[in-house]
Formats: sequence, structure tokens, C-alpha cells
Amino acid sequence: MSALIPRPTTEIAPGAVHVPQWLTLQQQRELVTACRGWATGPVPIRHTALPRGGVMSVQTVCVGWHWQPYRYTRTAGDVNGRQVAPFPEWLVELGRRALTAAYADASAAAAYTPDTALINFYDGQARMGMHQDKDERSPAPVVSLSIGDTCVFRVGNTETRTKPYTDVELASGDLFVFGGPSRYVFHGVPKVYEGTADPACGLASGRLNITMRVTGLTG
Ligand code: MD3
Ligand code: FE
Repeated sequence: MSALIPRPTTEIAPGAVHVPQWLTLQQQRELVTACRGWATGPVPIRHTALPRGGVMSVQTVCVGWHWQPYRYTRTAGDVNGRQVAPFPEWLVELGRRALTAAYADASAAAAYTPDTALINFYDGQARMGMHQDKDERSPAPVVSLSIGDTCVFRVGNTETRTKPYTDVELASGDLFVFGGPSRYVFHGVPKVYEGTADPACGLASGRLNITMRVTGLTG
């Protein structure tokens, strides 16, 4: 995505704020390096198994808490039984800066303490169907960071997985925050545009998405 044509910060729906090109290339490379480390273990990145058979086309690795359909645990019973990597303090601080950028609300940002991150990797064929994220017991916002190839991100409504929805292109470095009335919207990724990333982001191909959340769990 070219910086020649700036894309403005947009509130797509109440509480759903898109901040294009929020991460610098340097920050993107550092995040890619961190994600490569988590992808190798203690719980390796995998195509998540679905309860009715089959696997997701997206590959996922978790930090802080392990997500499997449809719950969070400390250990990855569906992968190798190991405890997931701890959620680092620097990622909490990045989450707070993201909230500040999206909402300009210093007290909301200071109170935000994400404790899990889901890291999704998309090759050119991977997709994510329309779904709601409701396995968290906290209604705190979700922070999403995109790196690599541009995708179509579909933001729907809270009632149905169908129309009305708004399609937004998410490019490398983009931030999206979902809070307030948009926290429980249906959303998905119907398309990844292969080969659209600047290799200087640290990823030669594919798309990486990091979502930070507050599970509301303890222990
Ligand atoms: C809106 N990930 O991991 S990021 C997911 O690009 C997920 O990998 C997509 O949906 C991806 O659950 C979309 C944007 C996003 C993430 C979580 C949300 C939007 C959200 C939770 C609630 C509402
Ligand atoms: Fe989601």
C-alpha cells in the first residue's frame, strides 16, 4: 500500500475505528519477529481444529491464553498440552497506545489491560467466515493490527451474519479497534490480495493479524 495516497482515520460504525498506517515499517518488522518466535512454540502455530471436523484455513498461535473453539485455557489441550507463552508487558503498552490512537480517551487507554493475543496467518487462499467474538467474559475493546498482504475485512452487524455490512481494505500497518456497540458485530475476511505487501514489513508473503483482547478470566 502506497503512502502517496493517505487514508484517513475512519469510524466505520460506532466504536469501530480504522487507523490506516498506524505501525511504522520498523514496528511491523519487530512484530513479525515476535510472531515468528511464538509460532515456533511452546505451542506451535497450527490450523485450528473445528469441533464438527475440519480445520480453519487460517493458522493461529496464541499468547497469554490459548483459544480453541470456543473457550480460553492456559494450556493447549488440542495441540501439544503445553502452557502458552506469557503476554508481554510491551504488548500491553502497545494495546494502550492503540486505544489512545483510535479513541483519544486517555483514561480508557490507561485502564486497558489485554491478557491474550490471537495471531492469525493467512496465505493467499485463507479466509475467515463471518463470526462474532464472544468467548471473552469482558466487553473491553479488541485491538487488531495487520501486517503483510492487504485483505478485504467485512464489518457486519450484531444481529445476523449477512447484510448489511461494510467492506474495508486492511493493509500492512493498519490498526482497527472494536469497542462499545461494535464489540459484538459479525466480521470476517473474505479475500486476501496476494503479493500486495511491501517486503520491508518483514513478511515475504501472506498476511498476519494480531488481535489483543481482555478475556476477563483469572488464574
Ligand atoms: C470485531 N480476526 O481473530 S481482525 C479473529 O483479520 C478475527 O484475522 C480477523 O476476526 C483477522 O477473531 C479480523 C479484526 C477484528 C478482530 C476481532 C474482533 C474485529 C473484531 C472482535 C470483535 C469485533
Ligand atoms: Fe473475530
